[in-house]
Amino acid sequence: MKEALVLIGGGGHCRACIDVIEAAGNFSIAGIVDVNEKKGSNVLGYPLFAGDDELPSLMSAYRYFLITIGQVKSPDKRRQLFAMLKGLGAELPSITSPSARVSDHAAIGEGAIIMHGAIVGPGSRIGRNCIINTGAVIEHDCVIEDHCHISTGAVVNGECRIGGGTLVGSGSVLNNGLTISGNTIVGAGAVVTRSIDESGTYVGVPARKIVLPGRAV
Ligand code: JB2
Repeated sequence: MKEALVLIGGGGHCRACIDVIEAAGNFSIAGIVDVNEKKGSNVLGYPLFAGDDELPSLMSAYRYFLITIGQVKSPDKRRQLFAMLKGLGAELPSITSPSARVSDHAAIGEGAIIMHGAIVGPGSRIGRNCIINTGAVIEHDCVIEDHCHISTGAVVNGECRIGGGTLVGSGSVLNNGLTISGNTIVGAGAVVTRSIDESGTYVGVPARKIVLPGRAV
C-alpha cells in the first residue's frame, strides 16, 4: 500500500506538484493544509482538510509531508514551513517525476521536487526543499543549496554553485562554473555570465543588478 502524503499549500504550485506526485506514484495524497478560510474546498479533487494550526495533531496520523507553496518573490514562507515541519518531526520525502532524468550520480535533498522533464546531471547535489521546475536543466557537478527554486526551462550549466533561497527565473541561463549568492533573484530570460557575490535582483542579457522600488540595495 502507498504511504499517505500531506501537502502544504493548495495554490498554483500545488496543482503542478499533484500532477508530478500522481505520475511518480509513490504516495497517495491524503489532503492539503492551507489557510483556515479555504477548508472544505478541494484542489484537483483532493480536500483542503486542515489549517496550519492543526499540523501538530496531524503528526499523529501522518508521517510524510511536502511543501507545495511556490517561491517567486521570497523563499521565506517555504523556509519557515520547512523548519516548522521538521520541528514537529515530519518526514519530507523528495519527489521526482518519471519524465525527469536524474543521474544515478546525483543527490536530491529531502522535501525537494524534480518536476516533469527536468534534468539533473552527474555529480550535482540538490538541496533540501528545492523546486527544480518543469523542464529545468541542472548540468553536471552543480550544487543547489537549500530552499532554491530553479524555474521552468532555466539552464544551470556545469559546476555552478547556487546559494540557499535563490530563485533562478524561467528560461534564464547560467554560464558554466558560476557561483550565485543566496537569496538572489535571477529574472526570467536573464543570461548570467559572471558570478554574483552580492544578493539582489539581476535581470537582462548579460544580467545586471537592479534596485526595485521600496527594497534595500
Ligand atoms: O502560511 C501558509 C500559507 N500562506 C499561503 N500556510 C499554508 N498551509 N498555506 C498557505 N498559503 C496558501 O498557499 C494560499 O492560501 C494559497 O492556496 C497557496 C498559494 O497559492 P498561489 O497560487 O498564490 O501561489 P503558489 O505559490 O502556489 O504558486 C506560485 O508559484 C509557482 C512557482 C504561482 O505563481 C505559480 O504560477 C508558480 N508556478
